Amino acid sequence: MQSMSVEKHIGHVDMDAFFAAIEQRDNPHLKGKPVVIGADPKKGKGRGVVSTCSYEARRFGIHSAMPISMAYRKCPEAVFLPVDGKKYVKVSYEIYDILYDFTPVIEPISIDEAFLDITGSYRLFGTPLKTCILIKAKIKKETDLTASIGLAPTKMVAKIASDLKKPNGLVVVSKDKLLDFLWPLDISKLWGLGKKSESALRSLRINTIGDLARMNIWNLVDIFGKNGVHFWNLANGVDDRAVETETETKSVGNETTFSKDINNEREIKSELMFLCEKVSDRLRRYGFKARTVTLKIRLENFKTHTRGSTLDEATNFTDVLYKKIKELYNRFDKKGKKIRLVGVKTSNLSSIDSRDSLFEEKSDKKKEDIHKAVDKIRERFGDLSIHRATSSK
Ligand code: TTP
Ligand code: MG
Repeated sequence: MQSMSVEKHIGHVDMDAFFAAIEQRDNPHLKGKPVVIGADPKKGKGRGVVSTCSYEARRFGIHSAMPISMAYRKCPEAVFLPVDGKKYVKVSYEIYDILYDFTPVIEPISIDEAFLDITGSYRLFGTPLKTCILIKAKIKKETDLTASIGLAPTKMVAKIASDLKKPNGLVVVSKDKLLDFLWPLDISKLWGLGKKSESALRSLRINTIGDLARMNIWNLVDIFGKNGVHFWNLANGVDDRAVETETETKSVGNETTFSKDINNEREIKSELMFLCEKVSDRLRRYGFKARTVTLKIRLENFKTHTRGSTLDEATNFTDVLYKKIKELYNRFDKKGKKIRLVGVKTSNLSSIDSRDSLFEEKSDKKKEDIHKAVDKIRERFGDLSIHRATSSK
């Protein structure tokens, strides 16, 4: 029943104890302690629930969605903190920003969880395993947080795998080990199987995914209708669901909110240069060129402005993007106001045609080589090691 298509490499990334880990990072005295994020416990009289808690708190039996009063009873000495949604969303953006450095094929699932199709990332980062190691390392380096990753040929198995060695886990399931991995697992791990179906199966002494896989498919159809076929397929490792990006990639962009509103021209331009580098880097990784460039500016009064321009020829070169962005910026009238946020977006994308690059002018070829070299150095020494003179980061 295995399909003949190319083997897929799907990663499932899930941050560890996300809200609690951010608080522990920002308040080092909380490290190693039970920390519970959620409603106010009011000394055990509080209503509301636990959002999440640190792994230290989990040892006391506390978990997400538990009444906060119960969490208080289980561990009154834990540190209870309210949910700081704004802060966690900001970190979530940073995480997604890192993930998009590796592939555009991302299915966001939640604030701290996503599927990545890294089948095509081979040629950029090495094996899928190496890509996952790099993703984990980059998240750690740039956010000082840990993620757990599952890598497998199907979405369901990648998701199960990411949960298996939390925190800071990395579990790889290869295609030839898929059934060895899947069959000993409890049937509750199977996607889409409700509580009722689960107890119906248990009454037939079907307790593991392997038990289910070995059932006669027609018996399953008798019990579950066409869902029976679906469950049987999943139990046999057949799961063709693709990683679904929100839309096909129509634009590639990046933006920065300054830590405080600024009007220093040099700093603003340096940030724009940095963003152009980042965007052109991604265009090249994804194999795109862009013809439309858009500058976004949010002023201190929160009013947001965009200014766009179309290039004569599609590009993925930093200096071409920056030249255009600088022009747009110089023409923009800030009315003496400070700047809160700047962004660079490219759209009107076309994929790089390999024949095209054969006939490109030498100067362009040379530029491409320089870019490739810079990319290589960045890969080896990290993203911050090489930037042009005007870029401060
Ligand atoms: P999860 O990824 O489910 O949990 P987690 O990251 O805290 O821990 P784990 O290491 O097991 O992945 O959810 C991500 C965040 O979403 C979590 O930090 C808090 C929030 N959340 C809630 O607010 N309510 C909930 O019921 C759950 C499950 C999560
Ligand atoms: Mg998580």
